[in-house]
Amino acid sequence: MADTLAIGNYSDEDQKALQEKSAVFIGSTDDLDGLEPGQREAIRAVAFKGHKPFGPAQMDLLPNLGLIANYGVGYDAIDIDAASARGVKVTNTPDVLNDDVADLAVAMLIMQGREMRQASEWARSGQWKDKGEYRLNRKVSGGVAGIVGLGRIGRDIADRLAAFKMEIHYFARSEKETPGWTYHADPVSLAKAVDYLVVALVGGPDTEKFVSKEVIEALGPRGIIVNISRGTTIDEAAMLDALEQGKIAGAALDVFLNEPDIDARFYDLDNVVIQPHQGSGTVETRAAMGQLQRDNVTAFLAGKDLLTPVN
Ligand code: 8YV
Repeated sequence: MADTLAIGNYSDEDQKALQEKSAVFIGSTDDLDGLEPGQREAIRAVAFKGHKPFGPAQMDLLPNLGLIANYGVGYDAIDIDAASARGVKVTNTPDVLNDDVADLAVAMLIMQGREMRQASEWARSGQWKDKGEYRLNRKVSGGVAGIVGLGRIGRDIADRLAAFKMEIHYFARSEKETPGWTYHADPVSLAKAVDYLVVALVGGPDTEKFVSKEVIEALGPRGIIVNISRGTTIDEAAMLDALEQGKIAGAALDVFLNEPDIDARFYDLDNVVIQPHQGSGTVETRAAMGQLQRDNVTAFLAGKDLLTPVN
């Protein structure tokens, strides 16, 4: 019987590679109890993709589970304490996606600042031809950017923005060695100092609503929020209020609460760039993520060291 269970929607290539490992497939953790008890008992490794909770209740349905190999750098859907308590190892897919996520963050920031969505619509709808030039917007290069969370992805974003001659400020748990960037121990002080607030925190309960109403309002009426982390890291209701009331200039968001059924208030806002959580969504990067996930499964089943352990 199969010792590997694949949870989630995989690309054809990933599916084929997992099939070669004789994996059993289910769509989400909700489908676990649809498996026969014998099938569940045989599972030693799970290749996990998705954002539905993988907690104690799900783990207890797999009594011989030893590994959850997450497809993604963020593993906030997995209860790490519950996994550790059961002797279950967890791995993720760090680094291979940094470039794509950082590229998207910068692209969204420029898209929002230069009103590229509205300007494109101006041309497509014939208004350029009929009414003339699109209105002037705002210069992005040389602005002041604040990165919330200077981990691997945050740093790659900051490096890119520095190449746009931006002054870089950041918040992190501790001051880092950086090339002349300004550290803020307090996110409100960071928000006050910058025009662009780019959120690159890890998800999970520790960072819930870290970008609070106070932080959002400290950003001020020229402020633009960019989020490529998780919807949970921002007080989303407070951000929506601020966007509707013009307390901040705009937002560019790849992540939301309750994806993909996001708050309908977003759809009515002209000052928001919306992306469908596609930060790592390129053929190249998703292939690398799938490979790293499977390499962790292979290492575990062979009793070797895991490549990218979390716990
Ligand atoms: C998802 C992500 O893993 O890596 C992460 O943390 O958010 C994404 O790359 C991807 O959407 C697959 O679920």
